[in-house]
Amino acid sequence: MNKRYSMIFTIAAVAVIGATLFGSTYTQTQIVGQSFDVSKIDIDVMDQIRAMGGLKLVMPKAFAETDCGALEASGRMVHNFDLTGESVELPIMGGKTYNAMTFNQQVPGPTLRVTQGDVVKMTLTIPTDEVTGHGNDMHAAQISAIPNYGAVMPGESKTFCFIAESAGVFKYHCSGVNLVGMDQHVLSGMYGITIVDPLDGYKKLMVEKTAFSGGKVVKDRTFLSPDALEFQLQYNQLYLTDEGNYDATKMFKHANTATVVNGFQFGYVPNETHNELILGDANKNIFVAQPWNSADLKQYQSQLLFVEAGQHVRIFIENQGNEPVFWHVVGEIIDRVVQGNRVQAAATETWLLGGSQNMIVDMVFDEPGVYAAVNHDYAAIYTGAATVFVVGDPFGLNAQLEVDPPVPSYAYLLGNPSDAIPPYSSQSIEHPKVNLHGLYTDERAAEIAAELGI
Ligand SMILES: [Cu+2]
Repeated sequence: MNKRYSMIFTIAAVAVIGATLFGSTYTQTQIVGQSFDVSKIDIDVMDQIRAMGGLKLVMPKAFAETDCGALEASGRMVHNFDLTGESVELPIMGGKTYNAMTFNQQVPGPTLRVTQGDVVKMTLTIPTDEVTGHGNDMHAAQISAIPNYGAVMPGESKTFCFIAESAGVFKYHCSGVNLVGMDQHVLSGMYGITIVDPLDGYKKLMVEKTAFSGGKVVKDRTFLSPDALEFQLQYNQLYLTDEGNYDATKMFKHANTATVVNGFQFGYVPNETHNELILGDANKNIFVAQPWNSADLKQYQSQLLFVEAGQHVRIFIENQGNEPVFWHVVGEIIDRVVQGNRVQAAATETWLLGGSQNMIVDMVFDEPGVYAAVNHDYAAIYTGAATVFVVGDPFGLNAQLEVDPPVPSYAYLLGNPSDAIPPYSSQSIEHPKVNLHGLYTDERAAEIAAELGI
């Protein structure tokens, strides 16, 4: 690239980035003119842009279907996905609160579940009394960021539509006010996932063991139905001042103050009821960190994840944060890792997710017992990324509580937490019982309890 062209490229790039960052606008013709009419280009172009009052983007008519008309009339299944951007106070470990930013007063935001090829009609509304504008960048979409992910200001509402073409897990997140403050908004809670189920469904799970047969060790393969007991786990960090405000200095240094799973540090560990059942004493903790111990904490009381031994478990995992996730289960091997409906790994001990990366984990817990899913970064484990699965009846509660007939997991007795359960598909095994649990405001908790009938 010669010097002159390289300068033109740089100017165009700066102009586009500037327009995106500062919410100004640019016209298609102006950009075309700058790029191709070399004789008219000079380095005063930024001054000209300033004199025009910014750059204005005029979307070509070819992209008009993102305004929903054509897609809604296409005959495809249409899913309305309505989000509200709201700043609220939410609890953090240690009995304190922080200034959270949310979609629908919950962290993470609601999970959207669709089938590959369906249309999503996303509407973001910002209440008039909200302190700032917000936007929504949906990674399941393949549409122009401008204008779709642009700012929606207080008192405004914006809708865009797209076809969920690719199967898998995809984050969505606030895009700030045209990218300004995006880091603060996402790291304060404005994120969630879309699950796009494959058009032809999930596949059977093959698990390979060995058997001793005819005097020798042989392979013993089991194929499990694609129907699975499902969970969702979203990893992120909090960067906070002592007063519970977002601290950008800590973010730039990657010095997080907390590691959160579905918004909580240690949100899925034992609570006082489990202490009582297992040790006979509510005040004797059975886990090293039980920050959400008491029933008085309502929707914030920690819960455990209960599954059956030998059951097909499918976990939708997204790294929403700023740090890598080395996803590992203490005591188990991940039977299968799927990304974008393609198998990436089988029988692997740990799988790495970079920022804004996802996977679907299929696994079978072989033996009754206690297993911790961790981010195998020691800093993350000790600041909150330890999630406890209890498999089968390792504590003999069936006998102790005289459960008749005996149940294959404590999910039947104690339930699983609502925020760890994605919406069901036709290949979901229904959780036997669901408890209200989540980083929800009281208002949102009441709505979710009503929806779930709990
Ligand atoms: Cu926002």
